[in-house]
Amino acid sequence: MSRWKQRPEGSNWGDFGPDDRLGKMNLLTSERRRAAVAEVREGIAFCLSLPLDLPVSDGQGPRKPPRLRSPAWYHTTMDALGGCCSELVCDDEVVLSLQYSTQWDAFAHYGRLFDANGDGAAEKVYYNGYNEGDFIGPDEEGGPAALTLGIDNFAATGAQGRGVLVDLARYGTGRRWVGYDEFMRALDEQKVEVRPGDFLLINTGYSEAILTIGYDGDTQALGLAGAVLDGSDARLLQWIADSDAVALCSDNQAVEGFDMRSERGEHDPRLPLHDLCLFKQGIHLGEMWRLDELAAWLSANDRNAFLLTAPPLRLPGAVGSPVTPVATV
Ligand code: UVW
Repeated sequence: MSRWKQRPEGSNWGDFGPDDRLGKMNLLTSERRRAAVAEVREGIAFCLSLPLDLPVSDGQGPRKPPRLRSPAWYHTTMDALGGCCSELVCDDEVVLSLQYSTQWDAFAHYGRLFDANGDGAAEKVYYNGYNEGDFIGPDEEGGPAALTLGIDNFAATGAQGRGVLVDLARYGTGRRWVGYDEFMRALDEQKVEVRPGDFLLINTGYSEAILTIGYDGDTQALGLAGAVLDGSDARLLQWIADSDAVALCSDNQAVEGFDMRSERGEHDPRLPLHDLCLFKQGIHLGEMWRLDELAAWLSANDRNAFLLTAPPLRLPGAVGSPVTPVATV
């Protein structure tokens, strides 16, 4: 029996199968991955991760920087483990907010109250109609866990394909909202061709600001840095859906701006691009990627495409993951 009777307007639920958990990643065929590998011409690799203890910012709410500890061995001789008494070993573990720094959002990261079963009452639903029954709550045994839409699905694909980068920072690195017109102009001027199955990377200057501010600087300045996409622009959302990109990855906090304008209706999402990508279309979102070095190299070499390899942690049930993406040009 189908999990839903009605799907949200503008969604593709069911198009990749009733039990699909991968969304647009279904479009990343082996032929497209071979085309991605063909973008490697110089053999230069760029690490697109920030140090995972950045940014230092007040705006992160309950998300906390990683804390390492070692309950086990640290500079310990291995004789106790059956090794010899001159061998040393260190182990550690980490308490890590998975969404603190450079990260992927899983489809389980964002859902809506929506009447998917057609009974006249809205219920908690996620991509492809998965619902509350697909989660174990934080206070339940074995929880929290996203049983069906966790990030482990994406990890199992290898998360590798053709990446293309559009550089909005070329037009200014201050905070501004970018809608369809400016986005299209940038793609056009920079000759960025977004193909089905591509990972679309968006450089805004935000990761450069994070690194400049560093650990001791003025964190208020982050709120004024970097462009954000305007998720209230219906033409931009339609273009994203039609592009058949598998993921949107930005150096800023949320790819889009948090839309707090008062004219938005009570049930209008404040994160409409999250709504389109994670809830309706199955497009992964990457956030706070470090893109300044790659953007500079691509610009200097008159290129905008590369091989992207960016698997999240294969951590069952997690709703997001830190990631160390690698772009190879
Ligand atoms: C929210 O802020 C809700 O999500 P994200 O980290 O994806 O921007």
